[in-house]
Amino acid sequence: MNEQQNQMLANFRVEVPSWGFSRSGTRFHAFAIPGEARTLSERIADAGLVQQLTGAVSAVALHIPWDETSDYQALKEQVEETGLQVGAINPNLFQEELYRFGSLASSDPAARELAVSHCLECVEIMRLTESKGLSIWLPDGSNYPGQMDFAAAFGRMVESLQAIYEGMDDDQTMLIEYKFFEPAFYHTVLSDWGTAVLAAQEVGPNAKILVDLGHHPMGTNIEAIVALVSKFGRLGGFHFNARKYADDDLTTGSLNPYELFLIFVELNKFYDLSQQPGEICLVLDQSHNVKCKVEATVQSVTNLQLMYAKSLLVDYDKLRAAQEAQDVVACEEILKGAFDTDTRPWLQEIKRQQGLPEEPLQYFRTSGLKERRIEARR
Ligand SMILES: [Mn+2]
Repeated sequence: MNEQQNQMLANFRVEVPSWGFSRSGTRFHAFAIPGEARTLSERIADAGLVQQLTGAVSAVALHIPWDETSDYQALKEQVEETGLQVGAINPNLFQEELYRFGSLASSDPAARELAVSHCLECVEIMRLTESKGLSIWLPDGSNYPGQMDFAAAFGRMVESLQAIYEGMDDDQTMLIEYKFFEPAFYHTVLSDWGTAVLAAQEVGPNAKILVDLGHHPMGTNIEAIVALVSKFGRLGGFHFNARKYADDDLTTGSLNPYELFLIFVELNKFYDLSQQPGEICLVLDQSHNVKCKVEATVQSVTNLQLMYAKSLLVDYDKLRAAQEAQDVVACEEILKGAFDTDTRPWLQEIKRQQGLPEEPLQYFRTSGLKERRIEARR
């Protein structure tokens, strides 16, 4: 690898979610994991710990009201003390009685008003914390044929998004996250990337779409979506996780690292991902129900670094030439060659230079950090 690739890997950063550090994230029992964060302060501290261990965290994404506090200035300072910034702010549009039949797309004006005003409150929190991304996911949809007028529901959602966008500043981005099913099962108002792009186009230039890896039907070619949406300037960010069946929120890179690599290959054609925070917001969205949450987050960050490193090794000129020559085998071999390269020694060398633990997971387990955390939070 050359010096430029080295710099790019060394500068690569991702956002970690506060909700990944405390007990949450399953409709079944949420198990008590020793050492898990119990308060907002502990969630911030854990994000800082992952940064201390990996050096590859840029920010901590927050969820309102789960991370609600009376003093956002103090929260911002606490986040900055850990060497991080406040990342995307995620409004909650699924935990109010009024949302039984939807939030931003509800046919009930009171539900829509509540949802819009909550999002505007989140925009105010963004100003106080200097967060630049409002990350919106809505549960709206219907369970039975005839329950909802598809086009009318989409129109109501767009109107609500426009009202929120009106209240945002020019340097703030609205991130629109789609999901093809759940909690509604017959139809979802914001079901796929095309729907999300349509909505973003209706809302404004700073409305972009957010791709959550767990929010697609089986077999969907996510890297192709990434390329197309990037081409039209509407890609805003990612929620990284892994899935086997649906929205499983597993450790990213645990099940299909090749997919992650192929996504980075497409992203590299459009953006310099080593500039974080940058044009594309890279965020983990995971809930670890059986693993130690800090360890699972370290694994996720490391998997992203290793796959990003592999994507930097692709010879893009050679790939284009092989594509032009219709040499299918050569095209595939160029990608496979990069993917099969062991990027762990390279990453370790960078960590050595940065004064970071070469094996962050091992370091967390053997340095006493893990035991002390468990002890302090008993
Ligand atoms: Mn998500």
